[in-house]
Formats: sequence, C-alpha cells, structure tokens
Amino acid sequence: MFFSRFGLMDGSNMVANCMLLFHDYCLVLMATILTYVIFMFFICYKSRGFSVTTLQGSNFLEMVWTIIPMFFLLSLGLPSFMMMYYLEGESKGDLTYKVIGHQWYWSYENNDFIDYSFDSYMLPLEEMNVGDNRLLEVDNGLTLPYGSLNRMVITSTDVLHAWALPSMCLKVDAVPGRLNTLSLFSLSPGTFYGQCSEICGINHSFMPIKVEFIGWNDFLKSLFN
Ligand SMILES: [Cu+2]
Repeated sequence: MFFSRFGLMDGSNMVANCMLLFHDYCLVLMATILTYVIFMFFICYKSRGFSVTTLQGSNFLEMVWTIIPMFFLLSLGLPSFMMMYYLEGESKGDLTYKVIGHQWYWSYENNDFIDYSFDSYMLPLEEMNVGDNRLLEVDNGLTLPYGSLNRMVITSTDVLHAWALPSMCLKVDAVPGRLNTLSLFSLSPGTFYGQCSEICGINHSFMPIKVEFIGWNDFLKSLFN
C-alpha cells in the first residue's frame, strides 16, 4: 500500500497503460543520461591528463553524438504523438457525450438514441452509504457501455474546469466557448472516478466525476426505461 503510492494510479485501459509505460521509460532515459553526464563531469574534473583538446576535429565523434541523441528524441517524440492523437483525434465515436462544467457540478448531454441530459452533483456526507467514496460519489453518474468508443465533447458555461479520469490518463480543460474532444474507451466493466482538475472557485473540490461502464444490453435498457 505504501509503495504503490509512489507511482501513478494503475491504468484501466490500453492507452492508459501505454502512457504509464512511456512515463517510466522517460524517467529511466533521463536518469541514465543524467548519471552519464555527472559521471563524465567527474572524470574530466578529476583527471589532469584528460583534455578536450584531444577530442577536437573528430568527424566520427561528432556524428556519433549527433545521431545517438536524435534516436533518443525520436523514441520520446513518436510514442508521445501517437498517444496524443489517439486520445483527442477521434472524429467519430459510437456514442457522443457533451460534458459541460458548471460552478460547481457537471452536466451531461447525449442524443444518439434519445435526447437526454442530466446534472451530476456530489453526494453529501449524510446521503452516503457505507463503503462509498467520500468526495467522489455523485447523485447521477455517467453510465457508458464498455467496449465501445465514446467521444466526449467537453466545454464549460462559466469558468475554466477540467474533466479528468486519472485511471484512464485523461484530463482535458473545459473552456467556455470552446469544445475539446476526448476518446473514452474501456475494455471492461467498472466504475471510475475523477475530480475537477482546474481551480474553478470555492467548491472546486466538490464536483467529482463518476463514470460507470456496463454492458451494451444493460446500457440500452437503462436508456429506454
Ligand atoms: Cu471545476
């Protein structure tokens, strides 16, 4: 329990796990480069016989220290762009939800099958049941089918908010007058929590996000009931 708090939350879908792997890779790469630079610095500093003049005019060496960092940069840039475009570049999803931030609650709109919208307020302490998560439960959570690509369109009506689901490595700003998109995908059923992640006023800490993934059959039943 203690050591698990050093890292980020476990990823709950494919792209979240890719991002966590990429994060670890970046840290390892940076630590390796830093160690190497410090090590070389001490070698140069300590040894009197070693001088940079012996390295001047070496075409081979110049090629090596240009090409090797280029591969390091490519190994950082390519996966980063791939994940970024995967997360926000999707123009067509199975379902499209509009997420609107308000001071201080979220509301959701959808009209893929029927037109409906609802507000999602935090559940106060008095209304909670044993086992509920304090500051994370809501009265109306968002319910989505798992195994389908959900396109989230995020905006705000008053000030900046941010819609975030840490276990899916998602976080996007809700900006008044602007639509930001996200792809939300889960391979398994489950409940995921998040919180508003942009300081938006006095009740900033009290506008949680709850997303529940259920099967398509249950989802359609819940829509038409
Ligand atoms: Cu907010």
